[in-house]
Amino acid sequence: MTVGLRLHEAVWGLLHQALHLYRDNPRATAHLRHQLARLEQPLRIAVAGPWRSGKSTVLNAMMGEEVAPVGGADGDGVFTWYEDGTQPRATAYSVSHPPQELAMAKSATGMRVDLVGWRAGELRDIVVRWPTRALRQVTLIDTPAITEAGQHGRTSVMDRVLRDADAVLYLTRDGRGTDLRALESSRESAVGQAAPVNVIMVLSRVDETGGGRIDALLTARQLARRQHRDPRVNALCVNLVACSGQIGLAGRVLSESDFAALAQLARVPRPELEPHLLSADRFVRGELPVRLDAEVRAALLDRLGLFGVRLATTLVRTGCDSRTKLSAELIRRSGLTELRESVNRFFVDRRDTLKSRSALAAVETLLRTEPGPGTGELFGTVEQILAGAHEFQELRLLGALRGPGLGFDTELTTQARRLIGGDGMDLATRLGVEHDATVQQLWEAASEAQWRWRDRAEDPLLRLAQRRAAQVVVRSCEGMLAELVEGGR
Ligand SMILES: Nc1nc2c(ncn2[C@@H]2O[C@H](COP(=O)(O)OP(=O)(O)OP(=O)(O)O)[C@@H](O)[C@H]2O)c(=O)[nH]1
Ligand SMILES: [Mg+2]
Repeated sequence: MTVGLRLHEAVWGLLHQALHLYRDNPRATAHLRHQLARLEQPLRIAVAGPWRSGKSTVLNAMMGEEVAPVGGADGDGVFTWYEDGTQPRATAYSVSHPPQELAMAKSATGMRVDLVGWRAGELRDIVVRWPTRALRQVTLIDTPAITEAGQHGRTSVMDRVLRDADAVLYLTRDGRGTDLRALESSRESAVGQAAPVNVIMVLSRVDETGGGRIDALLTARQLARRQHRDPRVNALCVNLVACSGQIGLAGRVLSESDFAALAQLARVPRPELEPHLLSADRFVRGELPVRLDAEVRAALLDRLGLFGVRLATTLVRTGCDSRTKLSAELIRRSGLTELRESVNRFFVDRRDTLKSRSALAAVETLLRTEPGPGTGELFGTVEQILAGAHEFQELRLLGALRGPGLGFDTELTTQARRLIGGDGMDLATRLGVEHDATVQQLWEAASEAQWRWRDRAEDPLLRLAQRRAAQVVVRSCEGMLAELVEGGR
């Protein structure tokens, strides 16, 4: 890649070179034009994973509204796209019919799309336009369950996820076995190998683990942190987050009447309430020491689950004495806050890098499926961009810093991670200065870091891998200095 050329520009150039190469192939040309258009569109994040792993629930929790149907059933095999729009609207796309508007029923906490009349397997996509802040920068895609791995360990749903989305939240109950194999298929291509940067793994439904203990969510988060250090897992995803979508969603849509009912339950002394929370049946049908209609109890159970009701009543007892406080604490404890932060840090803040990655992957696939004169040379360009683009080098270094391989001490590891954007992409975070720092202060911090890391990059006592890593950090510092110069003009 030409030195100094930004990744985005290099990819734009590559797509035009490919357009020229395939100028006599209308199908390839249409595909490439689509990729060019995609570069400018919002980031597409797919929520994927095996059957009933909690995909639709996590998507709703991210949106803060109940828009995706939970519990499967409707629209088998359909990809449902949630895009920003001025008016709520849903359109069905099938293989056999022209696009068709679908009726929508709004509810207090979301909406439901009416699929009456469509047969299973007929629909391919549903595009829902929904006015909400959550969709300003991203399009969320709810996907069908990833089933039994196919011949090459890859399933057609996973194929489509990797092709259509720029980034993936991969939900799994345990993060092992089949799930790792499904994700490993994402590394088969040159792009997948060189830039395994578009997957966040989510340990889902974690309220169900830990035998119902009230600290189950915390334990799950510690477990996730440990598991992410496993080299096999680390190689497949940029982060691993434990999350209970159900409790996160409950926190986001908690109403005053939900809170009032939970507060009433919390007034019952714990030893007296506990036996009623041992099974759903006891809770809904048993003789509670407070007056609470069976319908209200059933609604609480539906929204929070037994674990959630226990957690919420404990939280009310220990100080969450308003709807706002309880809601915030449920969201935080569910792991949803961490998941959303992770999505912002690794996906939204790196939008251009992920978009470029998608385009590179699309070109690679095209070159492989439609080889001809000139494709070898263009493939070389793809590889050159992958190896040379600083954005990918930063992300690869982030992965290496998580493992033990590089051998930097904790202080250096923390510093390098921060400077290359592992804690957030804004300049103040990267440079470890206050958020109201002046341009002068930012400049000083960046130059100092640059000098220190340049020394390391040239230190003959360090191993080659460490010097190379230091070189990447130096380039990040140079990039920040350049940004400050541009911003100051
Ligand atoms: N306890 C608990 N149950 C959950 C959680 N998330 C989802 N569920 C339940 O698990 C079932 C499946 O949830 P969905 O969100 O529809 O899962 P999905 O992965 O979209 O399912 P499919 O699309 O059918 O593959 C529903 O009964 C949910 O209520 C969670 O975090 N905790
Ligand atoms: Mg679903």
